[in-house]
Amino acid sequence: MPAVDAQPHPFSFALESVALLVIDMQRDFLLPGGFGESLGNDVAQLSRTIEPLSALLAAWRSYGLPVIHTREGHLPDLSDCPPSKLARGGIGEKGAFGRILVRGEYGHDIVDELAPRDDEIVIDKPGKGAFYATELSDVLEKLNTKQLVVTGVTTEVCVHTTVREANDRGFDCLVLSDCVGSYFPEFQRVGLQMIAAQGGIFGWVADSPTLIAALSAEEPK
Ligand code: C5J
Repeated sequence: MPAVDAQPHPFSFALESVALLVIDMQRDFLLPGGFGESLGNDVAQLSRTIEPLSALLAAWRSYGLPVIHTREGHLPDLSDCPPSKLARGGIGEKGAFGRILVRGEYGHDIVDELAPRDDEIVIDKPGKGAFYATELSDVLEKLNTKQLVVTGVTTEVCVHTTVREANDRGFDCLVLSDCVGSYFPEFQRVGLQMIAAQGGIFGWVADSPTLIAALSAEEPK
């Protein structure tokens, strides 16, 4: 059983019961000209995660372990978007990469570097958390998943919400500091601290080279 040097203490997982969650690595959040940048955000704070995440995906896939990607977005008629979210503006409006956070639009899809493979699961979610109004619980049950390695954007919004949801559902979550990103460096720092604080109240934090090294010591399943 691999053990990863992590905060607040080592994270052990079994190859038979672990899955990688890649949250919302969508063009509209990450690319210059997209929705995120149009709100005045520095997208470089997110795009720095692409390289380590690509390396992690390559290692993870070489072990044949499950990968689950998520995308935040809504149906074209926006019927799954709460009025309060719509009222804040942006969603469904015309952006540089198509209608903002609408399924099927160019900006809603995942960046080319991290494109899901045909055999990988993609969960479309209307909320910040990946469990809310999605099939994720069923997918994880079928896979016999007990532990999640969590990556993606943004650290304090969709990553945090999902880790909290997962924690309440009994999953152990390892969050990879170099593979999650926030537009706000302060939120990145504190968001990670909040996960591992109080003996790991929401989960564990490590970085991807440490996880890859722990994985490399194992035989593929
Ligand atoms: C946000 C997300 N920040 N994926 N979405 O609206 O974190």
